[in-house]
Amino acid sequence: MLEKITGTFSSIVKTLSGNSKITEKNIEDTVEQIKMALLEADVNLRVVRRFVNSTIEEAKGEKVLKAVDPGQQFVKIIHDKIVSMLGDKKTDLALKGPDTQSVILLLGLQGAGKTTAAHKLAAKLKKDGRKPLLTACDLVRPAAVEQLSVLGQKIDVPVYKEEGAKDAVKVAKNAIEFAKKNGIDTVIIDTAGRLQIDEAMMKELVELKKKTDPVETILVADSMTGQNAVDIAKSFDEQLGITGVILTKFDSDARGGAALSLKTITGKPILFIGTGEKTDDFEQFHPDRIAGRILGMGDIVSLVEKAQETVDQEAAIKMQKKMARNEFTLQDMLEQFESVEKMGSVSKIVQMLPGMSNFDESMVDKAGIKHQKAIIQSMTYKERLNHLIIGPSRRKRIAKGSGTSVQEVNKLIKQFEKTKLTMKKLTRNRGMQAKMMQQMSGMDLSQLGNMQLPGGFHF
Ligand SMILES: Nc1nc2c(ncn2[C@@H]2O[C@H](COP(=O)(O)OP(=O)(O)OP(=O)(O)O)[C@@H](O)[C@H]2O)c(=O)[nH]1
Ligand SMILES: [Mg+2]
Repeated sequence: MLEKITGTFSSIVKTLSGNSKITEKNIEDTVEQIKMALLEADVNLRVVRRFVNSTIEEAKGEKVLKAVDPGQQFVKIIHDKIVSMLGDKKTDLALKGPDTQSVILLLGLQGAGKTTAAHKLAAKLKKDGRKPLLTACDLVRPAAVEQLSVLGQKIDVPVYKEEGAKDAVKVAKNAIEFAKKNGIDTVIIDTAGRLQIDEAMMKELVELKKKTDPVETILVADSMTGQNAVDIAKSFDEQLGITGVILTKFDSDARGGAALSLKTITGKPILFIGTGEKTDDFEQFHPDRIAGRILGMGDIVSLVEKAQETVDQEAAIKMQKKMARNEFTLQDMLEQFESVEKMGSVSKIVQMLPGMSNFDESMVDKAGIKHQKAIIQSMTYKERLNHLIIGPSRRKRIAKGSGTSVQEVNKLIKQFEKTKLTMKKLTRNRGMQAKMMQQMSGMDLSQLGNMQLPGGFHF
């Protein structure tokens, strides 16, 4: 995700931050460097020009040259300009209250990721407490209806479809009726894509929009296509009127040209980004957070949110109480391993940390977690609740049962005892608990260096 542009920008920021003196020449050289980086990232020329002019003007003002920490001041200006390029503020969907049906129309070219985005959005809205309905209005591609059905089933969201239907507008209208009758508040419509914008598609979309009166008409565009995505957005907006964009395949986009140009060129906000093929690989677009990532400052807020989403809050509180009473058992440790596994691709989360954008999944010791889980799973429930009864012969049995060695079993029990002891000492410090969660995830912590994060969260 944005590896290329992040690499260039972080090194610029590093150099600047260390500079106690900034001259006009420094400013010009740096802006030139940034200009090249933006052009290489396929950012629209008009956007680049605007950035260059306004940054030079602002940086050469009194604020930077006479500041106590001119390097930091300059970095702040660059940061703010990038935030503004990305669209300033996050934009929420304009959904109506739960008593009326809000229609969200998704459109875009073939393979852009409409159907995938439809189900990701449905899952997100469901998590937010809404009642979504997916509507299969791609009647062009033969397997499209089936694809949406499968995805809807996966996330337990109803899918409205009509066998053998030919008229997308009719299906959409019937879906809204169905929603009204069944207490559904949000109707997400998946439409057919074409290789290029053509008349037949536009005609159908214009009609669909007219008849369904959507609160959001969202273009789904592939971020990897760079300026092409921006051109498509412009064209759709002119012919149909869009309210925003979902940028997909952001995970594979090293450059970020589309994200950095869209708002300035089209005036329409980026609402969400798709960051992978799975349901949860979907984030609301926060310009300030993305700017932080691009400048190599990390995205702590998203990191914490993601962790909060995946860790069961109630279970966490229960665990905390247990720790406080020194009741932490091997069974609890097993549950913690499981919750860490549930967090899915840890690498995606770690990538949001400052300076960790190059972290990849191979650095996470998944096999290690599996082994440790197997050891605890080979214990009886009684043993899990009281590790003191696990003598040599039990250890031998557990090693055999888990396909590991007695040494490994010893190691795990030792680690458990150590954790229990540390937990007892530190139960009042939330930050330290988070650290322990990380340690138990089997991550190779040496990779993380000496990072200090807010709230005493220290690797
Ligand atoms: N890596 C990655 N892949 C994605 C993302 N979004 C979609 N894809 C993949 O892109 C391919 C096309 O996605 P679809 O959702 O079927 O695209 P579509 O726009 O509905 O395509 P048509 O219905 O044929 O017009 C699939 O293989 C998806 O898994 C994303 O954010 N990241
Ligand atoms: Mg589709």
